[in-house]
Amino acid sequence: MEIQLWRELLHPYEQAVSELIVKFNSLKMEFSKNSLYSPIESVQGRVKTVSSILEKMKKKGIPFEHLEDMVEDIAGVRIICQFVEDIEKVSTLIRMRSDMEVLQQKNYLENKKASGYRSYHLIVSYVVETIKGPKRIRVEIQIRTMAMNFWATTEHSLQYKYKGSIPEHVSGQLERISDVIFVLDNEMSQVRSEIIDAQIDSQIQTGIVKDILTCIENLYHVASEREVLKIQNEFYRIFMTNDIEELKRFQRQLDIFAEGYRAQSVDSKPL
Ligand code: 0O2
Repeated sequence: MEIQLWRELLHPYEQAVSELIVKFNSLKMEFSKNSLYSPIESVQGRVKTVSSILEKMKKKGIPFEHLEDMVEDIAGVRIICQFVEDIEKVSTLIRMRSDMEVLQQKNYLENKKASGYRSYHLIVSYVVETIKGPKRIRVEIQIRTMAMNFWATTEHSLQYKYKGSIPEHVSGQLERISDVIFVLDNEMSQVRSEIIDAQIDSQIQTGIVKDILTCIENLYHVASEREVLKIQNEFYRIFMTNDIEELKRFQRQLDIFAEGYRAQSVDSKPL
């Protein structure tokens, strides 16, 4: 196939990956804006390289005319989670969406691969709008924990180094590390709620501080300098106490005070 044709073929896949990264990051942001724990830690994406597509076609005996329906991971999005439990939550979020349809799932969490690979894959059908009209394509979404991702990334590099045939002693080691990672993920699950509480508290505190600072900044334009300096010093004092309830009270009082000057923080919301 001519290079130009590869470019044309891959363009909708590039578009899909870009769009989906934005969409999943936007979900993450929505959780955060509502002071909720996000099951999505981070999102990555890539379009398979031409050489990797050709290799897969050769390995699986796929003819060119079936390239798009048989190579399911030309477009790949990876969603990284903190905890194993989050994987199911992300999968549910995806299944609820109206802009993609789940065609297939591959559960390598319950049935890890012989290599030790663990991850949860969904093949979805997704429509991209092109200059020739809508085009329905397949995207592979890999959902895994940070620990699983660490393993997979390292193993992938070794596959590359050993050109697909990792020596037995190294593959044995990788299998053992995969078991350690399984234990690590389970142990992390046991402290999940404590970690989530801490993260939400820190998220709330960051939001409050941001609102307070915006409000003080606005007040500088309308209130007397002496008054604003007093408020600022009071804020520093409360901040240093690490008392989030006190900080919330201060924010409410500041809002009432700023209301008189119409100088509230634009982002401020009742907590
Ligand atoms: P790349 O470079 O990421 O694009 P198979 O028939 O088992 O060979 P299939 O049918 O393509 O694989 O589907 P599968 O098993 O869901 O694999 C799709 C992708 O999952 C792979 O794409 C990898 O990204 C990842 N994956 C699957 N197995 C392993 C593994 O043992 N180790 C690592 N590190 N990743 C794996 P590609 O095309 O292999 O690679």
